[in-house]
Amino acid sequence: MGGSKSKVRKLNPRTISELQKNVDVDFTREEIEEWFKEYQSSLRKGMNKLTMKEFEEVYNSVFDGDASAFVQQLFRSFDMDKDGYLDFKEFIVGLCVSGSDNLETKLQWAFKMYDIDGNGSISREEMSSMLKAIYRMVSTDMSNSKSDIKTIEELVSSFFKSFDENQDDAISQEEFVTGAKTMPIILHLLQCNPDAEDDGEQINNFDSLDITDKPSTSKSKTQQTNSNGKGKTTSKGSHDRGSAYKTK
Ligand SMILES: [Ca+2]
Ligand SMILES: [Ca+2]
Repeated sequence: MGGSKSKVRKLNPRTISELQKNVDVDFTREEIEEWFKEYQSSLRKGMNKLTMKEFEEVYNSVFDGDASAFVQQLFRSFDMDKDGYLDFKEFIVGLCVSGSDNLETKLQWAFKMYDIDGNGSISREEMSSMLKAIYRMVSTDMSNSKSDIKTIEELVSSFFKSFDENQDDAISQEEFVTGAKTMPIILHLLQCNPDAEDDGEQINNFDSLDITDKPSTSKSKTQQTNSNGKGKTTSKGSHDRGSAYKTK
């Protein structure tokens, strides 16, 4: 015998409970089981952990552009023990954190995404290469790319101008949190959603990128957002969590 069925692996109930105890995981048991199936079906033959390659394939298959540069950073932010693989726990926690409703959680994750070399601050180059990576992933038509790249550079310099509080030409986590609350586009861009018919928030092209509502000069305005701690979570962001990863 030994048919092809032998491949189907079940998720240990204890693993599920453990995952649910994790503060960052707010999936139901059923959702976790479903993600486990998704995870298993993405694995390369004979492997029990996900490598960058499979991760990349999924994203490249759902986005029209080239997702590689973005996925490398996403993978890095998911790979907690930095061993170059995503085990199922890292995978689930990563999905939950990156799609979290909790603004603070999301901001921490976003900071990690932009801080590409992990040195604890974001340089202009890091912010701009992250945004370019997103641009390459979502964009099908590169004919506007010159003006779009210009928009990216403008966004970066406007962010640095407004939020690099101590003017050391690097964005600390604190500066980032203040900035991203005031200029939420910086968060939204990270959560681009390939399902075009899904509602509002995704960015399909950079024409829609509106950086005009930046807090041009006044610092006092910026501070206010800070004072009420949590801020408000933007709309109902979480429904699309991991949507890129859902292959069917
Ligand atoms: Ca790992
Ligand atoms: Ca850095």
